[in-house]
Amino acid sequence: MNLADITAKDNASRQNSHNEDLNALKARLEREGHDVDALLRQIQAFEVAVPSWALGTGGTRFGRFPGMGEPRNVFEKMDDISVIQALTRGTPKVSLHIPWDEPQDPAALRDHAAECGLGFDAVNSNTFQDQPGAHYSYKFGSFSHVDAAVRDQAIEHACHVVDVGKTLGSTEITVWLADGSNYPGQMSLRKSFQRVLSGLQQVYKHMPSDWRLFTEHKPYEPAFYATVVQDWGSSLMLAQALGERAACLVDLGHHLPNTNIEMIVARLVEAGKLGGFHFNDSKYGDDDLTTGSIKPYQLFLVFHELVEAARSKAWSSAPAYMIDQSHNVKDPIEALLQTVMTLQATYARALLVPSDALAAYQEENDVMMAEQTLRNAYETDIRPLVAEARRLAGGAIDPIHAFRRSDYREKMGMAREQGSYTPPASL
Ligand code: RM4
Ligand code: MN
Ligand code: MN
Repeated sequence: MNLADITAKDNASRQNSHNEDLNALKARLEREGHDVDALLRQIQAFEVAVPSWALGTGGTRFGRFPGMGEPRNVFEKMDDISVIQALTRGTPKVSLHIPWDEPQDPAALRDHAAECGLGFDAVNSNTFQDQPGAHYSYKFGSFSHVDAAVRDQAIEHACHVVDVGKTLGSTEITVWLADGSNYPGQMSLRKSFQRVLSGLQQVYKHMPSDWRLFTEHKPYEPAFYATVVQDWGSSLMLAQALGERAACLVDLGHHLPNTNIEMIVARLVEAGKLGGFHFNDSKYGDDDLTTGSIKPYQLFLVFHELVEAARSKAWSSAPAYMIDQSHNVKDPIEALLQTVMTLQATYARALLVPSDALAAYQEENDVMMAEQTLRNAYETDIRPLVAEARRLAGGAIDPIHAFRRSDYREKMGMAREQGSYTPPASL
């Protein structure tokens, strides 16, 4: 049986209980004044890109425990992503990491992805590792390196990533830099920033006119004293200096504990510089845990800012949504299904916030009712509506269950037993 038939069968087996839950929820939403069909359409329009590096089991520097049937190459990754898309109907695009998933023939990859019903979102450059055969080392930095020859090598790589992305049909590049210093005095804090800016200016010039460049900040790791693009302020300075087609990317895990990320989102929206997201979750640092697994309310508050920004037309182009997770102990496909379901549900909850009522409470300084307005939306069990949006789009009411029922892993375990997955060295 193919996946579509298994999905239909699984949906049929839960149709009665699904309808009961859905009808109860619909009645409640209608009573509260929501347009249920409009909500369904908005949920269906939500898209998030799957990163090519999340399909194999991740790991730490201590070890990696691979599971069965992992994709052995980037083509097989497309096959896995098409399963996630088929079940959730929310992931029609892929975010590629180069060189981790550099295709030998980009046009062939584009065609294979298209056959899987997939296109490409932002491409990611990697100047945080030395590549085999590379002339210069990034041990002491890439774009910020004191030696112009090293900087040129890094700039050339990023320009090459843009060229590969052009063939794939991408229109964005995300640049995350590991550059920084481990000890006070090691690096000039100001000159290193100037060098990064001037390198990015060259990449910016190289981009086609319909492309955008995202700068991604991160407070620490691998540099433990001072990272060059360490916070959203530095990222914003870069994006503003680069020009109109540069913007900031917010990775939820790239903040020190207790940082108010929704505030950062609001500020970047205000500056017209919110370019994209890397969704994940974290307890301590850049943990790359499953989205919503640790701080689901924070995720809701981030989506609330995004929905408010969209409603007030605060941006000319909506941010690009991407996942950036490492799946160390979960089946990567299941973790990604869980992530997409969480994102769809959290977005849907944020859509329930009545903006006008909230604004009125804010104007009246009615703290209790303003907060209650958010919490009422957050505490609504929206899952039946999100499941219905997926079902109507041809996806699964319960993607994880349908996936298990498909025996995809077992089948891939046999089909892919020759040869094995080579993980990126830093995952
Ligand atoms: C970095 C950052 C980048 C990601 C790499 C794998 O910490 O989050 O976005 O591409 O990890
Ligand atoms: Mn990231
Ligand atoms: Mn990260």
